[in-house]
Amino acid sequence: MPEPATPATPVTFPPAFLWGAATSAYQIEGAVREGGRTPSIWDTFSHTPGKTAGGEHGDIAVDHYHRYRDDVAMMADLGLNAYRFSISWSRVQPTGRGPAVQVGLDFYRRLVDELLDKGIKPAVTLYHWDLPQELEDAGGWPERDTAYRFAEYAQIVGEALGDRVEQWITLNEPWCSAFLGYASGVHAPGRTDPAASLKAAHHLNLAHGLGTSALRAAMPARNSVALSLNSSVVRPVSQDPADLAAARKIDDLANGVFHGPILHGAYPDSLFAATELITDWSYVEDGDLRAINQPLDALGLNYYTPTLVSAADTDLSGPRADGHGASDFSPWPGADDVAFHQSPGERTEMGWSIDPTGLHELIMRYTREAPGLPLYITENGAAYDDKPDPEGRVHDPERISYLHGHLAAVRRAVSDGADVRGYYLWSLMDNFEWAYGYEKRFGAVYVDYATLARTPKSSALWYGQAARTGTLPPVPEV
Ligand code: IFM
Repeated sequence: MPEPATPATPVTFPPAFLWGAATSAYQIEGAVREGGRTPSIWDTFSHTPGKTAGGEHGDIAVDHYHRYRDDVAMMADLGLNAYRFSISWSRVQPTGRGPAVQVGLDFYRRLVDELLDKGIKPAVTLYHWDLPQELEDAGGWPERDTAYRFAEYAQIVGEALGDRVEQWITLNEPWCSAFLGYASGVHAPGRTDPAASLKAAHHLNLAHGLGTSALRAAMPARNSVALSLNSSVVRPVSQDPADLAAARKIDDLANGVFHGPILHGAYPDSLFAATELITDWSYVEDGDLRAINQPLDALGLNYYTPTLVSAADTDLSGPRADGHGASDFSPWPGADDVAFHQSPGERTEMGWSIDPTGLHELIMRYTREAPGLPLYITENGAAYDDKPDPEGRVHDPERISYLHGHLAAVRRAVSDGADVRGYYLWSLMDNFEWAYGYEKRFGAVYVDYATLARTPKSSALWYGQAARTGTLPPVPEV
């Protein structure tokens, strides 16, 4: 059931709630050859013919590297009180190892100063998919050493910014790094090796654990360390035992593979069983699970749409897709016996069904699974085919309705006992949407890609009013 679009009573949030927007380095910064930055896997991948829509890349992106002051001023004008951004590893440590480049760190120091000056709370993500290419050349995430390199990088950034940034996120959506990057190959580095993808998942977990310890050693104890998972809300098409088993398998491959070791110190046995023909997990060394299972200060949840599955031989008509882009290779190792289906209801421009109940379900799941751990919605939003009207204004009532529905679901979860402390809209502004290039616009702020001019869409103004008042404004007619 969708959340009601215009509830009779106003939807009001606790006074300390964070109203933020999120971005990531490669999607917005541009300036890929400035300040000693070297290529990341996304530079290489996007410049490889056939990998992104129209061969688009992040060379300029939306030029945030040069326009960050204006972008921060824009956030302040809108009324946001939080901003989540990621650090480009190859801007800070161009070869992925060794000493830091001060010019790279200085960019982020200036950005943080600017945010603090405007009363906007920064949240730093250390890794949002852009591994330095040199580390990929040395084996990438399937290689154990990459986790140690990440810990070194975490220490460098923690020492540089830990005095002024309180909120830290080690990894963003490690599922995408491991399985879209190394199994289906629709993301950088574009490898299609199921065994390597599971190894990558383990080393990402290890990187999170080692990185968490390194951050804690480098920063004041008051700072909060978390990670952001794109945990899937997996739903079976029926209560048939075969469909329920399919849903459990995808839950292991989407969620258990990360939250198992991170929150509970163990991989699910059923994950080992599902993947036994692909890998023997012998790269999980003694002590790894202890290193991964670090106490966290918070958990970030990224949510867009639920995942509908059945046993592969369930007889259903309608399109089959898991919403993760076209590839001949599956991002779900060991799950050839599972079929993915289009969830019912309206969809965004990504083809993702709109279902705020999934967000409520996700929040309540982690409220039960990690009792006492504060939660943040570190990404939520929608792509639409936004266009300026003749006066140059951009009306996006569908996005307002999407945001209203999902924020109301967050509020309902808070009423149901969940400790959700903030929400970061994805995304602050239109940007490079990975393999889709610039085709999909997720921004609350419209970017004219010819001039790079920014225009807040009506959703940005709506969201800003929510941020300033703590209450969701009414939803205009679509
Ligand atoms: O743009 C991405 C972001 O980088 C990670 N989470 C999902 C978003 C929309 O696809």
